[in-house]
Amino acid sequence: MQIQYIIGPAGSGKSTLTKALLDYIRAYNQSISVISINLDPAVQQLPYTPDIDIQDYVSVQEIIDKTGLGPNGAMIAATDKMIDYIEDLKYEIDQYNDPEIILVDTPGQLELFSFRNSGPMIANALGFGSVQRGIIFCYDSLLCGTPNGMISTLLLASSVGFRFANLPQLNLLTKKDLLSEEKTNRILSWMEDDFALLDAIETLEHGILREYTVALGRAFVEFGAVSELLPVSAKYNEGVDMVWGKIQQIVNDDTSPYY
Ligand SMILES: Nc1nc2c(ncn2[C@@H]2O[C@H](COP(=O)(O)OP(=O)(O)OP(=O)(O)O)[C@@H](O)[C@H]2O)c(=O)[nH]1
Ligand SMILES: [Mg+2]
Repeated sequence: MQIQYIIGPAGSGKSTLTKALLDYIRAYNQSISVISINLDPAVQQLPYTPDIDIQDYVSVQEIIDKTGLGPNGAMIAATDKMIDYIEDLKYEIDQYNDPEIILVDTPGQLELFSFRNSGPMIANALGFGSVQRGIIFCYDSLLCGTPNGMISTLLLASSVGFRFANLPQLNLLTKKDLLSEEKTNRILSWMEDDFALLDAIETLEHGILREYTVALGRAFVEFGAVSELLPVSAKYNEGVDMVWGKIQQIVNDDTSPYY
């Protein structure tokens, strides 16, 4: 069994990607059993029907109605409360008769899911026995068009890596249909060539921000976090086959935390 956690900033395309991957696996790999889990207790509409839904146990709206908390407080409460239902999630997974792949769609409030205890605890609890786990991190095209935006997203992606104890991490550039080919290639080159990112920072950023961004850029290069980005448009099903291919590799090669 393999569990992939789809993580990324708010609106980066996690749920759309979950749907695209589910559709792709079900259409082209019918011998592989795949199920989806929604771990977003606040989502009102999903583009797919999750097989297992945390909202059957925890709902932000219910917490708001019962406690009078505001949306942010209720989201924190809901995220922490998910921990109480780990055994229920495990039980539900068991009902699917050992699925080969589980895609886990995570909440938009990345910092709540990843930086509080619930995300890492759920990932640990579900990672029993020979279960393989990985993170699919969504780099939003709309946030990564400048070196500064790219470094900010790298900071988030690396923090998630720390919190999830360096699970293998597949990095995607989502919504590629919103970028020109030239811009896509430029962004990809920043992640394929250490010097390209540092060069771009030197050229495109200015003043103290440049100094700061260069220092962070160097740290990421040394840390090995600057790794291949796979461009994908989940909305138009472009590149989903490549994502699936990379996920498959995780089974065979989990020596590096970054793919
Ligand atoms: N053009 C384009 N839009 C996309 C793509 N993927 C997602 N979107 C749009 O981006 C918005 C957010 O997509 P979601 O899949 O809900 O993103 P998310 O990361 O699950 O959002 P939260 O769970 O709220 O954080 C929606 O309007 C999607 O239609 C894509 O590949 N191309
Ligand atoms: Mg979502």
